[in-house]
Amino acid sequence: MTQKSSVLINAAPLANIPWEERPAGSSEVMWRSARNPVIPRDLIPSSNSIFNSAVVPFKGQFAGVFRCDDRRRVQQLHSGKSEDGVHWTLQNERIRWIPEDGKTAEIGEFLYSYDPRVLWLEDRYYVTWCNGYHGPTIGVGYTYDFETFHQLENAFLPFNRNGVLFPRKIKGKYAMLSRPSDNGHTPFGDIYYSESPDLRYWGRHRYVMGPVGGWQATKIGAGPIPIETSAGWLLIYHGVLTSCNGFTYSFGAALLDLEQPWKVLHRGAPYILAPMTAYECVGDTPNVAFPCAALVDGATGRLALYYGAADTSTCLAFGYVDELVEWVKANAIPERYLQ
Ligand code: BMA
Repeated sequence: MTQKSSVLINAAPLANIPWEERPAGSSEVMWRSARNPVIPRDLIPSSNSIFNSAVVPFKGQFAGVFRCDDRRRVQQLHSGKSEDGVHWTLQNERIRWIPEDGKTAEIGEFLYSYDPRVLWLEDRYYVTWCNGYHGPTIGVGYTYDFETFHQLENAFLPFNRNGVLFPRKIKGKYAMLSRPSDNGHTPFGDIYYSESPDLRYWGRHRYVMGPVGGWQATKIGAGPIPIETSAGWLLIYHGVLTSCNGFTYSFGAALLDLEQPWKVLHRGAPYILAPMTAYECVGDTPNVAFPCAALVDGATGRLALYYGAADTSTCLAFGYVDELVEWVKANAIPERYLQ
C-alpha cells in the first residue's frame, strides 16, 4: 500500500500512466481528456465502432481487449497494444478463443462478445465479457500475452452482463460482481456478488446494491475492476436513467467493504461524469458514458479511466483515487435511502 492523504491504495506504481492535469478552474472530481475520443470508431478497417473497452499495464507498456462492433454490427472483441495508453494498435481480426477443454468447446460457438474487463490475477491476465450463449451471459478467459486467448466456462446462466472480477481472492475465494438481466435492453438491474473456488463454479450469490433514483434510477452495473483502498473497494459503476428519449448512461462510485464486498459502506449521490460532450451525446447510441477499465498509479493515486462514448468511440477521464474516496464519503446517499 502507498500513502497519499489518509487513503492507502493497494496498487503498484505506474509512472507512465496516461495523464493530464485537472484543467484550471475545474472543480470536477474527474475530468475528460482534451484528446478525446482517444480511439476513433474507425481505427481498424473492420470496425463500425470501438468502445466499452479494457486496458491494463503490460510489459512496461499497455495492452487491452477492445469492443469493436464490425460493419455487420456484430459485437466482437479485439486485442490491442500501446506504448503510452493513448495511441493504440488493434488487431483487425477478432480474438479467437481456444476452449480450455472439450467441455468448454461445447459453449464455443461464436455469437457475439462485448463489454470486456481485463485484470492481472495471480499469474495471468483474465478477461470477462458479455458472451452470447442463448442470450447474454458472462464469459471468462485468460491470456498471458494478448496474442493467444483461452476460454473457460461461462460464469453464470443467461441472462447476465457486466461481470467484473476482483483483483485478489477474498477470504480464499475468487470474487465477481455481475448484473442479472434479460435478453433485451433490460429495464432493471442490480449488482450481485458471487464467489468461486476455481473461477469455474460460482455460488454464494449476495445482493450488493440496486437503482436508487436520479441518474441511477433504472439500472446499475459494475464498471472497472474494483480498486483496493484502506477505505474499502472503490467501485466505479454505471447508472442508467430513462428519459422520454430512452436510456442515459452516466457513472458514479461507491465504497464496498474489503472482506464482505456485498456490504456497501458509502455510495455517492451525484454522478461523476454524465454524457455532455458531443462525442458522448451523438453516435450510434446517444447519451452513453460507459466505463470498463481504470489504470492506477499506486505511487501518486493518479487514475486514468477508459469509457465508451455513445457506443461509438473510446475516451479517457482522469482523477485521483484518494479524492474519489473522499468525494464518495462527502457526497454519500444517506443510509436510510439505501434499504
Ligand atoms: C448496454 C450494453 C452496453 C451499451 C449500453 C448502451 O446494454 O449493450 O454495451 O453501451 O447498453 O447502449
